[in-house]
Amino acid sequence: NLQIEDDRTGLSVECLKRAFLDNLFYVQGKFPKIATKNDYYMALAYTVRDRLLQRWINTAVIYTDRASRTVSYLSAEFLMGPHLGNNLVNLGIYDQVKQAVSELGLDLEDLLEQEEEPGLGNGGLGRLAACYLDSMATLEIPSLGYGIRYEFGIFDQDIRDGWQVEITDKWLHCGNPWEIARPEWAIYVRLGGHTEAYTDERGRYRVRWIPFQVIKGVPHDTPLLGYKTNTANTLRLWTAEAPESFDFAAFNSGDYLGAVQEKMVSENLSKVLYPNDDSSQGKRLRLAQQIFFVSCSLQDMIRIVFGQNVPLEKFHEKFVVQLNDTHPAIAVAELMRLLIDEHDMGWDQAWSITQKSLAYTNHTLLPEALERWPISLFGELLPRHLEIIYEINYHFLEEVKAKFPADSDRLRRMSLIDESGEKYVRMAHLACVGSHSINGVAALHTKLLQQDVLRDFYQMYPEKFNNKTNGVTPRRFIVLSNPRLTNLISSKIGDNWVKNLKDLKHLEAFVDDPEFCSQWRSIKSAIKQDLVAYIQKQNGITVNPDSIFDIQAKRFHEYKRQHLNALHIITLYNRIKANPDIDITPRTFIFGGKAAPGYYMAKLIIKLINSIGDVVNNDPDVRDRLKVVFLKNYSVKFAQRVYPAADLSEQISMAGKEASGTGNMKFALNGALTIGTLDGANVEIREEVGEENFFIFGLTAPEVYALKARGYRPLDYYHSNRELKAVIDRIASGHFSHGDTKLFKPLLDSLLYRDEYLLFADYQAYIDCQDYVSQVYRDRDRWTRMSILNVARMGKFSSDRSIHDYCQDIWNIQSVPIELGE
Ligand code: 26V
Repeated sequence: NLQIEDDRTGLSVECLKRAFLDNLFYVQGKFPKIATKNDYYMALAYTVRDRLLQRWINTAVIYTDRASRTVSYLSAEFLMGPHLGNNLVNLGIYDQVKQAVSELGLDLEDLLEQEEEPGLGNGGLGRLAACYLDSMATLEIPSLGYGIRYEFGIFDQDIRDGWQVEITDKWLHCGNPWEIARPEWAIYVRLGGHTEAYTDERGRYRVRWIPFQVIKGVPHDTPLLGYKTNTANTLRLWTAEAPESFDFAAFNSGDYLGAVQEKMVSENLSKVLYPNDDSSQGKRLRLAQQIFFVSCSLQDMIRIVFGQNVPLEKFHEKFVVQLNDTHPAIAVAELMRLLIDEHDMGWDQAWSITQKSLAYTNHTLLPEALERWPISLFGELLPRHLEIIYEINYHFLEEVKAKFPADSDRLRRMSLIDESGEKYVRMAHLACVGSHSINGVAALHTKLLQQDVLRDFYQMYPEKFNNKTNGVTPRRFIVLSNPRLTNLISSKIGDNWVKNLKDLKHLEAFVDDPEFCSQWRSIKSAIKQDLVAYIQKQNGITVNPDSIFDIQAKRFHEYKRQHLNALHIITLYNRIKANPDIDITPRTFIFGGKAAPGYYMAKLIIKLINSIGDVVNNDPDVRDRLKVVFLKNYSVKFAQRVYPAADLSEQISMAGKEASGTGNMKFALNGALTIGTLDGANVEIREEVGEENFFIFGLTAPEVYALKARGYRPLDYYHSNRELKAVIDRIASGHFSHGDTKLFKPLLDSLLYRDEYLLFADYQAYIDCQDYVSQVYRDRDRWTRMSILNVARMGKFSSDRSIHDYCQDIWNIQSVPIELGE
């Protein structure tokens, strides 16, 4: 019996082939003889997008008809990674498509490589947002991700003479097949100017805001399909444009260039992602970006509320708005402004709706990363919001006085305005006061927020605080990135674990099966071989595939202590130089990560690592026992290649500084063992996998505080530890810098005289632990067993679990399954 499949929806190999050639012809305007790789990639992307659209539209129709309660995830960053492969996995058509393109003489892996990833984030915070969108779609939770469509995402990193060089990321230069622009749903945002008070027709006090500038926000929508569901949610990113009518005056007076200039100023707003992850340095454009995407998003939600005939008084029943750090915290004042000034609501009702709608996630314990805006800058750009914040502050401080009478120091500490010197708006305080929920991202982090960073707020509103330990999506970070391990696992326990990661525990039954262990080991080995080939090609370095692949991949930051890792490398190097025949377990040290362009010390650490590599990799005494590799331009695409190849995952931040970490989870999920401090989610990973399967070292967070309180003296460690002194002296001698003794002096001085992140205090514990790692690695059966148990016990760290907990404890939201009707 004959079956006809639709060219836009059919999933058979035959149909996919036909649709692919059709798109090549009708969308790309090419035929095979003259098509480039990019043409083929685009044709395939459109073929896959066609198959998403049916699900996307169905989802939208059902959400609209039922006016479903919806999560609105506000984030300045979404680090989505390449879409094509992920959509193939989630549609369940990876193998069919691979076959279809191969029958046309093409290689799927090759086409996947073509995709420029949207790098619209710095690191953990942006990637977490992306994992959460994947899990919300998979769990069939109605949700919208709202953010900025930066024209330039995180910079591309090149390494020249060992130094990081930044290159602009032109991710849109070949077009973006995954998005659909919706100019008909544009929204206008005001900036600058002044306010005027007036009395309305009912005799009420009102405020009018006369802006200096108006910006138009155009939404660009990307469908996000859940894993083997029909739910396709939306990522809605805003681009800034000049409103059409805005330059008329200038145009009519003949000032054409002036009019064009206005347009360029407006478009600047969504031009570039700020590449810092530690401080906002009071940049006007950054604050403008924040109000821009927050205002567009809130106005969009209000339009949706009206469109579904929900009264505005029930805004908080239709939407719950999660603030990803303080970058969107201006939402507190903006929602108040929209409800009061634009929609005539009274203060108390508006405040109740605002608090019930908003929830705040904190992502950092670094004091310098807590956002504050100088009052002068803030009032100039957002005069009305500043008035509203003063009023919120007035009511809030009255509340504090009532709860803690005669405690003026507490009022000063908690105020939304920092008045200790130049005045600032404290965005974390605004977020805490305006939200009904405040959460940290790992148990230890939440505890430290309560005891330290947000202590006063915890005492004021203990019921608002809760923990939501981070998670990662197993779809991208094992099914897509590690098909070999995925297949082995599924051959033993079926494939339910992809949606129920706790099911991985069934692997424990096979840990004594020699056949299974040997398969496990040969898969790791094959993946390492692939990385060896990549390193040979990229870096021209020949790596020993039997060595320990010891990997640290994350943003460069002093608190993350990549330089502690470097001290270990030099320690081993010194041992070899002192005794060239010493028996050392061979290691390959692999680094990946970017430094903020203005963060001098982080860039110097990158230079140090590359300089050590130049010496160690070429010293004949070392032979093939040690290699140091810096893989440039670390990204999501690249991360997917690196995690599966790791034997050892470096998670060595100073305890009390890493809020959670998520790379730690991705490595362990791919069978790497972790060497780490008791920081962030490491604590919980160790708890889950068992202490005997985790390499722990170093000071705990309380020990760090105690040591600092006693008075920490790094020089004492330098003078009393022979190996440590030799390492520092080796760097100082110019051994890694062609005799230049000045190059690394700023780094060495900072360690010897300050050592804010306690590298010297943790040095010996780290070296001892690494020696133990080397010893364990020699017992290959034991290592394999530990690796299997790590994977088997990672179930907790699925982002599905995190999202489930957000739904239960914060969002009060249920799933809405989507049937694929006509
Ligand atoms: C901070 C700032 C500060 C102002 C200037 C612009 C900017 C841009 C990004 C950030 C983000 C820093 C916070 C962050 O990425 N935190 C990381 O969040 C991860 C997800 O929760 C967590 O796993 C990491 O431990 C934490 O460092």
